[in-house]
Amino acid sequence: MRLAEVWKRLCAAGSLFLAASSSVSASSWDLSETTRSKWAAQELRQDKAPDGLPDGHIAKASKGDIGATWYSSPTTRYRHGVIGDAIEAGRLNVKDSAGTVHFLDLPESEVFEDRTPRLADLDGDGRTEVITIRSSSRGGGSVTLYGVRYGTLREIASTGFIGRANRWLNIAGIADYLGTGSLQIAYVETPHIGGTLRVFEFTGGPLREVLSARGFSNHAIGSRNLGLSATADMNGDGIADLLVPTNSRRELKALSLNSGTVREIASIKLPAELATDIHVERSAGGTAFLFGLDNGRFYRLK
Ligand SMILES: [Ca+2]
Ligand SMILES: [Ca+2]
Repeated sequence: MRLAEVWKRLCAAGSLFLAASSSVSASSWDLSETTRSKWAAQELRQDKAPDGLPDGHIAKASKGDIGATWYSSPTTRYRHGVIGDAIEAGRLNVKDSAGTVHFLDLPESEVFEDRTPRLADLDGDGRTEVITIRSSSRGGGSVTLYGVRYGTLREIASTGFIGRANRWLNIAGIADYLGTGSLQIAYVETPHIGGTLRVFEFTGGPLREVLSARGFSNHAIGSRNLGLSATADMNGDGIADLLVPTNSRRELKALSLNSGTVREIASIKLPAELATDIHVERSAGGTAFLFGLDNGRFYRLK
């Protein structure tokens, strides 16, 4: 499948992690201070999820068989509390393209340890997948996919739980990092205690791990900010690359994944720890990344 087709599909699915339409040359990166006012207006204005988490929103898509998704049934039954508070979600909701709302309740031993689900047609079959972070009290986190099949919201595939209680993972991006025509999910497992970047591919069957690499972190424990990463073509080969912090979150690395291994395109040391989501700014002049550090200042990487 051509990149343009993948791009169109991502746009149609309303994915939060869009591949770049223009490349940025990571080999000549320049980090400069900026003001938040310059880029705060770009933040996605999302609707609050009904009966949802204090910080949960509705994800929407204009095409595909699912128009919206959100978490609800807030609960404190899962005593972990690493993403801003100890309130997690017990229910996943989707509104299908006909306007019918479907929901699915997790067992008491599990929660969605996440803020807002994501929508994308990962395998290109025209049916939208809902991409969630689902945790179990015994096994920790997983990436679990749901979809509407035969009129019912049901689980489609899962990475499986990490295997230990209170181990979490944070999704870093959804794009065709491999250049194969499907969309892959990149996430960092255990970002607080030394993280491992993992990339999984969904082509209709089970989720399949295609690569992993140690040494990355896209979340600070206790923070509500889950978007400490970005997706753009950073080496000009037309294939999406991933920008993600190293374990200290004081360095960003641009990674090309399309060879099936992690290849570093560029890296840049930061004057303090990355603290905010990374916003991607696209203009005729190229792509820039905007973010805040824990020194209270805001920066522009271009
Ligand atoms: Ca699909
Ligand atoms: Ca690339």
